[in-house]
Amino acid sequence: MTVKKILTEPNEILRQISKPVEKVGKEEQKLMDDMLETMYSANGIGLAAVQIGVPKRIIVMDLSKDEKIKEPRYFVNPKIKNKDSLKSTYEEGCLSVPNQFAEIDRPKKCDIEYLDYNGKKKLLKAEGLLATCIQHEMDHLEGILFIDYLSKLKKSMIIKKLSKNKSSRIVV
Ligand code: GNR
Ligand code: NI
Repeated sequence: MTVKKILTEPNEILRQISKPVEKVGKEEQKLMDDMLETMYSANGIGLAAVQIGVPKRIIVMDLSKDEKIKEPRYFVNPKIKNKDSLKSTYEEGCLSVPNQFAEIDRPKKCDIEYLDYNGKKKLLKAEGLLATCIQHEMDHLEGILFIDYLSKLKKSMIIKKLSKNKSSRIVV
């Protein structure tokens, strides 16, 4: 397993629409292993393949609170089957938008159909942080970042800050 570099905004690749996976094979499993390793090393709870520069519809996640007990989850070609009209608010962050946080409203519950690590079809009823996180990750597959939900002013301030940090290679 290899820790890959996580792309950060502004970056055109993050705005690409990820392509469906045709078959969950060795190559995809290796990608999922690398994604998980990369996510753990960055202390994230989720990661989409496009964040390491691979625009495929693959997500990894681990919401376990105890670092010693790993609970990796893998989602290939996830589709939202049903979503709650009731919203919940969560303070979101993103490894591709370093050190920025904002409260985002999303459906409180959703049902997700996906393929697992072995290519087996699964259905998951998600709520709470799991629902928030899977929707955040699925946005990545569409080239959407959480800052896209903020006002134009807030979003442009964040992008300006990130661009500045990038050019001076300072990470605040
Ligand atoms: O590590 C992460 N934490 C987080 C917190 C609230 C809502 C979503 C997330 S996902 C994020 C990792 C990430 O950027 N995944 O794309
Ligand atoms: Ni993210």
